[in-house]
Amino acid sequence: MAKFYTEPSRTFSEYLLIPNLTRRDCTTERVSLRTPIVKHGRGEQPRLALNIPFSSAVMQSVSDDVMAVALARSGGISFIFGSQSVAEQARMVGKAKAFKAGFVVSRSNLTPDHTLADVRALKASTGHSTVAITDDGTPRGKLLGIVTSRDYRDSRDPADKPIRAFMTPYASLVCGRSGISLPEANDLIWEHKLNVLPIVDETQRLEHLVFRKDYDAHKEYPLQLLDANKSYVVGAGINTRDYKERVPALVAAGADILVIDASDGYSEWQRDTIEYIKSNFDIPVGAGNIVDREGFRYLVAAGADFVKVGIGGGSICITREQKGIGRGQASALIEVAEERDRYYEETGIYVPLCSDGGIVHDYHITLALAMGADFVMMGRYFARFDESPTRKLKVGNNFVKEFWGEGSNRARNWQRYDSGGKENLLFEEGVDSYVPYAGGLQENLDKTLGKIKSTMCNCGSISIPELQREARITLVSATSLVEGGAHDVMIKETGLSGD
Ligand code: RVP
Repeated sequence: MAKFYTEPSRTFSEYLLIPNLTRRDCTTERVSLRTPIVKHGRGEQPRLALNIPFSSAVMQSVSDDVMAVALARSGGISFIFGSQSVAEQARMVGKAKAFKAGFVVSRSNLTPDHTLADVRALKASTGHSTVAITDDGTPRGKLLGIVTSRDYRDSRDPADKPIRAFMTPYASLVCGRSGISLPEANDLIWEHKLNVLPIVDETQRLEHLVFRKDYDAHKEYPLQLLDANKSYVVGAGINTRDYKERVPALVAAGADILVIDASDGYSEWQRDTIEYIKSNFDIPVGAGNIVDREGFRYLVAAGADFVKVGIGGGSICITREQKGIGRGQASALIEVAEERDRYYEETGIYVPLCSDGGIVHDYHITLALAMGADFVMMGRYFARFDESPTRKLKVGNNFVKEFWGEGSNRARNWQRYDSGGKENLLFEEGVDSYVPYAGGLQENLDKTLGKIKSTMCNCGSISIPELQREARITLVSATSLVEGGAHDVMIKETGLSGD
């Protein structure tokens, strides 16, 4: 006879946190949201940790190289979507890794034979007043000089004056050498009162420019997540079919961590994929998704570095209604976190959990952490921002962004193009939708993080492990849910007569 779970499975909205004593020293400024993302032994530092417990979903409509840079700059991680060709995904990973905070690839470049008219035209089209002068006019050419607005008189100098006649030549420039760190570059900028510092290699080839004005911007991202080479930390999604081709390319492109992306991860294919990666590469890999203790144990035994929890809770996901599999996200997480803790007791190895999908309100993130997640993965949340890869459209009077599931025909079409029509879909597991446009990532993150920290203080916790240990969580009845929002009042709308 089939096994029955008689307790209904529950989701985040059915729970609330009960405040603990807030000590005087428990302030939002002191809250640390640093959290491990890969397994580690008792007392050991994890090889990779996030500064905020956020990851963006492995989805075409969410995580490309632009999102990866933006989120790593804020302290989280993106897993660049794998539902694209191996070459294109590796290119995105490479691009995000090549983006150096504060180090920019020169975007305005000319040769010494160009003229002042060319400088003016370039400035008018790009808005940049600093032009790198290289032997071939490319951003990676041999650096021969720099032109800024201080090098010419706009009203008096003739338009056909060649650049070689007025540029600041290489011999008069202060330059940094490849490999210089951002603080060192900034020291040179201050010491020599520069506006821009070119970085060149030993053959005088231009690599980057560091601008004085970016120094302050750099300081705005104190939580940015960097690797040992000062590049942003970048993750990538993989599947259980083409991993022998995809993983080597992603590793070569510089990916820091991988995750196997599947709606049901309790499978021998995931075990095979993990085994292949572990025996050929030194890169952490997360696996999932699972919703129970058995799935957790299976993936951990296979060697997963973190485990992703959640089936069917995603905002665009129709797996539950199409296939009848899944579990309420809170119940799944609570059970898996219990098992994770038991595993830790038994082995001394801590396996981080990612709660994936179904975050509707900001407080759901705090609940997920309190229930034992080490970080969350979100699709809808990030899809709303400027940094997501999809179009921003106006629908009626509102701006929206496009957002589609990985199980939708729209996402899966790439495979038809890519693999000659082998992967036609029998049925969809995701929908194609819009989400309300919400602006830039950083401003939205600031608000969400503010709420999480404030709630953590209510719960008397200034770190995620403390919250996981100390939180008191209660189920709420359907009736008390009604009281959760404004109730029994008439909400004021603007534009009412007499307002
Ligand atoms: P949400 O944050 O609620 O938008 O959920 C995002 C998650 O939904 C993803 O990380 C993934 O696990 C799941 N997903 C993505 N596509 C689909 C689908 O088409 N069914 N589901």
